[in-house]
Amino acid sequence: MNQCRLRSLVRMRRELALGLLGTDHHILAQLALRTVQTSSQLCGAHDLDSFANGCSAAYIEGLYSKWKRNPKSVDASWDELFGADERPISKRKPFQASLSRKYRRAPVERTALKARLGERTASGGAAPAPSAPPSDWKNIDDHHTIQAIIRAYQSRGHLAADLDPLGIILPHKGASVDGSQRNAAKEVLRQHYSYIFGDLNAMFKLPSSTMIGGDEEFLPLREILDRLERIYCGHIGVEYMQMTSLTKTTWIRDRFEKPGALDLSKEEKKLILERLTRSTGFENFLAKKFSSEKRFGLEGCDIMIPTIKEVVDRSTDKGVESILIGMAHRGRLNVLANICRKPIADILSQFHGLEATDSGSGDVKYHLGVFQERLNRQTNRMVRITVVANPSHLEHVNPVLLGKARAEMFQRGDTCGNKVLPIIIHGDASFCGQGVVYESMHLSDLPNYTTYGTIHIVSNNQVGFTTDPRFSRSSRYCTDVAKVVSAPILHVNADDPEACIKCARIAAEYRDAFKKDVVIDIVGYRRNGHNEADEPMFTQPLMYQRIRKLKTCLQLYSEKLIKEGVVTENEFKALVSEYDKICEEAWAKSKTIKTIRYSSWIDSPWPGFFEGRDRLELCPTGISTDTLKTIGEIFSSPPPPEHKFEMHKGIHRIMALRKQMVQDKVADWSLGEAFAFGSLLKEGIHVRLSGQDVERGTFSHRHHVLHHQTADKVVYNSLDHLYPDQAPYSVSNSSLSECAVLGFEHGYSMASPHALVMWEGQFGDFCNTAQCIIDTFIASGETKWVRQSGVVLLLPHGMEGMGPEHSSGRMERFLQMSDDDPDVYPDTCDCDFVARQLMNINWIVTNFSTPANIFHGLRRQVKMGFRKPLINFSPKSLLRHPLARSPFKDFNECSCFQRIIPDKGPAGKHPECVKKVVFCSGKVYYDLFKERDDHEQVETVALVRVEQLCPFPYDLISQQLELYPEADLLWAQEEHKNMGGWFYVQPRFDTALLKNENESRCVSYHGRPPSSSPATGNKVQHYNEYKAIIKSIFGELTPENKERLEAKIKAQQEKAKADTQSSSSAKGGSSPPAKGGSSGKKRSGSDSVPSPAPAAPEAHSPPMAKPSKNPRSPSKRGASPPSKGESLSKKKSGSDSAPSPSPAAPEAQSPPMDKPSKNPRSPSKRGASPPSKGESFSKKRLGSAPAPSSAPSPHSKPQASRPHFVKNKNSPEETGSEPTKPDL
Ligand SMILES: Cc1ncc(C[n+]2csc(CCOP(=O)(O)OP(=O)(O)O)c2C)c(N)n1
Ligand SMILES: [Mg+2]
Repeated sequence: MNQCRLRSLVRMRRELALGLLGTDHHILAQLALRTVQTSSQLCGAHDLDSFANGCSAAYIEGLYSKWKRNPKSVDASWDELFGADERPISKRKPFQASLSRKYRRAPVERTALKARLGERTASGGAAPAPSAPPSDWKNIDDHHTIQAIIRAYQSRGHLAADLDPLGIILPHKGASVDGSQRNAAKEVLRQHYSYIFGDLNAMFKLPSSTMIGGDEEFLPLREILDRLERIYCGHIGVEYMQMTSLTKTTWIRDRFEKPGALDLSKEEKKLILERLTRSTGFENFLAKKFSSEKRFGLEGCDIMIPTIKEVVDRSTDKGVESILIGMAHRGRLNVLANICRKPIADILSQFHGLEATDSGSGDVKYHLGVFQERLNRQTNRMVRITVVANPSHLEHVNPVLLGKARAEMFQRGDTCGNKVLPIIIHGDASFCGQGVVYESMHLSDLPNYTTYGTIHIVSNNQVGFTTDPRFSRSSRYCTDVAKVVSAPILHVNADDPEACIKCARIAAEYRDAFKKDVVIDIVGYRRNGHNEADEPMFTQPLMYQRIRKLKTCLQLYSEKLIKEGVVTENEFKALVSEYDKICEEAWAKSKTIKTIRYSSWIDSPWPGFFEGRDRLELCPTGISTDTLKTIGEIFSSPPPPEHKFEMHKGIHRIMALRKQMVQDKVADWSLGEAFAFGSLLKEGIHVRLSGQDVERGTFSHRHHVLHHQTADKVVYNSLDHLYPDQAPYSVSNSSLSECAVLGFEHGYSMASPHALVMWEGQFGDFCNTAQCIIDTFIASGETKWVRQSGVVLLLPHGMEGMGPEHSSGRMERFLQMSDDDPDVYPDTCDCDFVARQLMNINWIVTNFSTPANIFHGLRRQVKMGFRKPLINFSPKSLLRHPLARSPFKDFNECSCFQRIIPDKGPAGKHPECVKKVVFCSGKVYYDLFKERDDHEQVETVALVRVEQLCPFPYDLISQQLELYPEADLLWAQEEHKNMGGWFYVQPRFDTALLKNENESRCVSYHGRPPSSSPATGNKVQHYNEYKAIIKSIFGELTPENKERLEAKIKAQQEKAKADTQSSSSAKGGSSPPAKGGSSGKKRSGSDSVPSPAPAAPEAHSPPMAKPSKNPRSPSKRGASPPSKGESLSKKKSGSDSAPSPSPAAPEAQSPPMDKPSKNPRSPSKRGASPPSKGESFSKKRLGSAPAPSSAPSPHSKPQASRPHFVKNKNSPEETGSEPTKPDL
């Protein structure tokens, strides 16, 4: 048979089943359905859906072959169907079932049927005896209609379910509070059959797409409808037909449809009552004792506690050992008391306003975390329950919780979520309103982020603060967001405890079976205002009139169970008073508590980490040469031959470059990173790097995950194959989310101190969309919740002419949130000063300029005796900058992290000759380094890099200030004045200067003027701004400077020409590479990174930097010159700065500055434009001489008031000395 035709039949049948076809297609679809189903029934297939998978196709194929041989050998309907294609259209007949007329039912009046249904419902009593199974059950029309009805209930029954205790559900704009919409939905379900059937007692064979019959194959229509009503339109509304997996859909369907599947025993009902008593009792008790205190009670959704408890029971029974809960304010205290079993006295003590005995700022009681290990009495198993502390910002705890859960799974070796279960409790308004919910849900099935299913529970009180759902969402349900991950959604009426428990049970089992997300939407109400002091009648008068008349769920359920004889009234009263007594005793105990400890509310304790450890101990971060060699060797080699791994040609070239560097014992940025990661992995520290495109690196420098060029999904990650007993390395491209992914990594870092967890922004400013996580978790988490995290943020940063949105990692924001006092000079004589300073700050902010420093900085993260977030502004062009290299000696055991890198050239060696000290940070150093050379000021200008901005390295800065007592002090930055590091360092420089009573200098600003935009999008303007900064620091190029530069460029061009000629003659005439290669061009496949700064001065050119060794293909790269006005950090000549493989970093080699520079820039392009408005100017305080270029900047900050400081006990001589121990 024509496959297309078969497929179209299947498709039509499916569409019909899914209710997608409009009425125009109805007849056609019926035909398809009939055809398909008949074949299915005849061939005995039980699952019609299996037809769609092809099982019954064989049957139809058979029929078709038979028909081909003899059209009369098959039923007339098949004849009609098969023949249709081959008959001229004019001769095609509409389909008619071949069954005789007597088997067809006459349609009945809709009203008559309705009347009969009404009778049945009203009487509720015995229905007339069903008639015997009709001999005409093959009446496929009727049977297919029955199937359509069943399918309608399965798909849309939830729309007519009785979910709302208030009877006002359905958030449409025209929704009224009379529940009429629900009735309308019911009509839609019934209309299918009201047209067709007259006899409610008629027997029907049940299709295999339903389990409502259980073991019964036939049921009377009345019973079918009854069962469907009860299952789909009762207190549970199951939304599951949207799921894409047939297996899961069938699983859910069976769980709800099987008769008796949801029955609860008497004991189970008693347990629900007991738990509901506690849940309600807890809120009642708090209301009684603290009537005006905010507690965000659960009243109206009290069943949430027994629901969670059921999930806990079921899951622990299945083997879960650790449950992590993320939730907001509503019902949180109740969860702590009744789910975690945090002593009630401790909870009550939070209401007493007690002083804390430990440091930190604490948090309000309904945000605190909890970590409890306890016995689950139902399953007799130990379970650890954690409620993760969260900020006020709703839903932002979700990714944090997921990350923590994932990390716990990793630690436990739980590779498929059998032992760890995340539960997230949502509010209805926030679940549909907050984007982070969607972002987090999208992590649910990603290999490196999955938590193997999260159970979501919505405490849906049908209001958010004062806003009705009809004004807060456009979706029908607040849970619609979960459909994106094809999760089943179980809506349930909060006033039906048994229904809620059934949903909890099914949800736990579903998660256990499929390890996928599932949602329970508990539809209740909020008995009080948003908080207990709020008046809800201001805004929801009708709703609250109704609420006031409602009995509590506990009242309703206790009455029900008393009526059923499950408990007596006295037993129930005893339950209530027993719990009240527990609360009273806890209350009495709470009054004896005089202080609180923030640390007793910690959600992520690290047992064994702090005990017996000297937190201030400085651990070295350098590694052995052997380790460097091993890592370097493997990292620069292709996968071992046995992998038969076909690498990209470009990767071969990169490997060759790396190999060369390893041979020359010098490292670029990617090697520096690899040394850090690899050495930690060797030491058993798990390393995880996540973010958009981190596997290759946004700027194509990393290439940790290699892709087989001819085999799909075959990758190789050499850092995961360094040592046989190393820790696992996880590097993972993430979903395109900052908020959820950063939250996730932060959560991951909370789970254990023995891991280096990093998130890298694609461009630093994308951290904007993770600001909430940064502010409320990373910056302040330790202070609020006594919880440490060593998470690392790598934020590419730097003004490279790439426009406003790709230039800044918004360093200023991080610095502003740093909590060190700018006016206090710390006790730098303290022998633990460095470690103490780190320990006392909320996070560390760095702007590394060398591969060695990123290496030490990252290793320091896990070598400290405590954990701190590290915010590092990573470079872009420096990733390949020829000067941004570090010799191997800067990684070995004698090396350490450099908080500042002083000038080690002529200026640093002869400080007495220095007229200016330029402090700077990050990439701008390399620009200044080159400009200083061009301006021939290497002896008179010292460049000092501040690598660690926060905490401010007062001790080392003071040493520098004292080293150059006569010099002007400058701060140079490429960022705008209201951005970058200036506003942070300025008051701290002042504090450092004012420590010395004889000091009269201050630091002047040299950078871009203030701006609302982080950078210009205009390259000419960018360049002019740059020139202005340079001019303000070094002045104009003198005629001698220009002459020297011109001569140098000429020499360079000649040399390049000579090289070109010799190389082309050597190659038999093929065109030669431009000197220096072509890295300034956009790298293929990489996001555009500006070329590195100009080539290194000759003094830095190492032996292997010869162009002939550059393995890059010149024909493909670097052919066209950069456009006019391109950033100074770009090369201006055709020799578009390939990273010359390994010049040592300037600070390491202190080059002789009198050698001619390799700078190929044309002097004609320089110094032409006048300084821009915000050109920076030296600013002297207290009478010191002005810097060369200038008048005071209109933007300079007024002189700071004299700060107070702790006097440094060091003598000036001492402060000038080299540090004697590793600089942590
Ligand atoms: C991101 C964010 N926006 C706004 C708020 C202020 N706020 C606190 S609770 C609340 C209403 C939340 O409604 P819902 O999610 O339905 O939870 P409920 O309080 O009803 O349990 C609002 C708007 C907040 N805490 N976080
Ligand atoms: Mg709400």
